[in-house]
Amino acid sequence: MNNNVLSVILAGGKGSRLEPLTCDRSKPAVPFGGGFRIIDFALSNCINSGLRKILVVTQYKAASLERHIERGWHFLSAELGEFVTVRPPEQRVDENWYLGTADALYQNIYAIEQISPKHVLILSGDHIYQMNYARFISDHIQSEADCSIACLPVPKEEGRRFGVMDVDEDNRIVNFAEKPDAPRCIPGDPDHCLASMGIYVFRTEFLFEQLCRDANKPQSNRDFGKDIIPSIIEQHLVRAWSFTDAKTGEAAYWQDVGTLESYYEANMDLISVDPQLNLYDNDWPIRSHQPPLPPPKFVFNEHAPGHDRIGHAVDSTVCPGSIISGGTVERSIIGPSVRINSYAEVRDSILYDRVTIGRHARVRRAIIDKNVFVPEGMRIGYDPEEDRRHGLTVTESGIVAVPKNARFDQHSRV
Ligand code: ADQ
Ligand code: ADP
Repeated sequence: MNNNVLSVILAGGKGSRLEPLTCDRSKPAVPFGGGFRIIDFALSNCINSGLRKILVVTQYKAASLERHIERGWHFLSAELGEFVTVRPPEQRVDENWYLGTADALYQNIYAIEQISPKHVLILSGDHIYQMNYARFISDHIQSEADCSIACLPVPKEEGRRFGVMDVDEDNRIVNFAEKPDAPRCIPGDPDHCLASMGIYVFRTEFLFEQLCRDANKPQSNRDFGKDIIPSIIEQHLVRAWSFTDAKTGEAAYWQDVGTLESYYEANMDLISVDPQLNLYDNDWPIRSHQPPLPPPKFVFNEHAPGHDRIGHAVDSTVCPGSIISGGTVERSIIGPSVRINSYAEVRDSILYDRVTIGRHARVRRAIIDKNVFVPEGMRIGYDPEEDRRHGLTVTESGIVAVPKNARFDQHSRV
């Protein structure tokens, strides 16, 4: 399969609703689950599926993403024709950046021709899931479809965020509406509709024809969901493939972590006792760049009274390089090289790399970006007004996001 299929990961999305986490980096580069970045899921799925020819199409604030891929994903063998190549807009075709997802492919037609795959798998770098693309591609090839779209049922009220489709008894897509105001439900299941995951596999020749046709339409948004897919379903064989768990046959876990709330919940799922996404599955490892850091360390503070003496973390993950010294961590994800000092408390939170929590500081329901110093005695996540006064983002449900490199002055102390 590897020789016939090229994977293209669309990684140019802004992710505005994840700000401040995306102020400096694109959404696929946002850290996830401690040591990972969101794009590691699509990349790992490719490698685990036996697909080792990968283009990553970038655009918005790509420096962080490029650096991550350079550091973590260059183990493939060029001699065997394997690669992960980053493709920013080259402005070869015209002066524009990528206008939409279809344009991102159109502007790379030349690069794809050089690789000459029979099929192109188009993925999003924004999603959290574990999927064997080989099952999807085999179905596409066996059915001789021009294009296949991976899909899964979503609650009807969420249908407005997705491309929603109707299929016939052979799984041929007979109707497709991009982000409809009134999503049509699955026949016999009024509570769900069938949503596109934004994951496509095309016969290469057919893809090129459609991209060129679309590029000549002045009114087109140059987008797969808005333009290409609705325009091909009538005259061509476009099939839906249901993404199910291979063991249970039930709809599989898949998250487009578009908002701070959904991002937070997807992270918290990882540390639940029975997570929907299992990072400890040796059959489907999620790879990433792993910096050379020592194991995490937990330190006993002999001067503190009672339970406060023990630096501990429960229902949590703690990354290498971190030291929990006489502080308490509960239900949290602690990134690399974090310091939690004595008498400090961190609960229900996500801390990125090199965060320091000073003595007696208390942090609750917070997402703290890289290289933040929380001074002694400060509280985050206890009073939304106080958090906003410090320039922090507080969501409707009270999750607090602290931007990268934040520093707080003496007045922050309580
Ligand atoms: P959206 O999620 O709205 O809908 P979009 O914003 O177009 O999709 O992003 C899709 C992917 O392309 C993301 O990975 C994003 O990072 C990337 N991307 C966006 N614009 C880009 C550009 N100009 N250049 C390069 N990359 C870019 C789509 C489909 C829906 C489907 C949902 C599923 O249109 O039909 O239901 O995905 O999440
Ligand atoms: P992350 O926080 O996601 O790990 P990085 O620290 O790798 O991100 O880099 C992202 C930030 O660094 C952005 O602000 C980016 O503009 C800046 N940056 C990255 N590379 C360079 C560079 N070569 N020169 C200047 N600034 C850079």
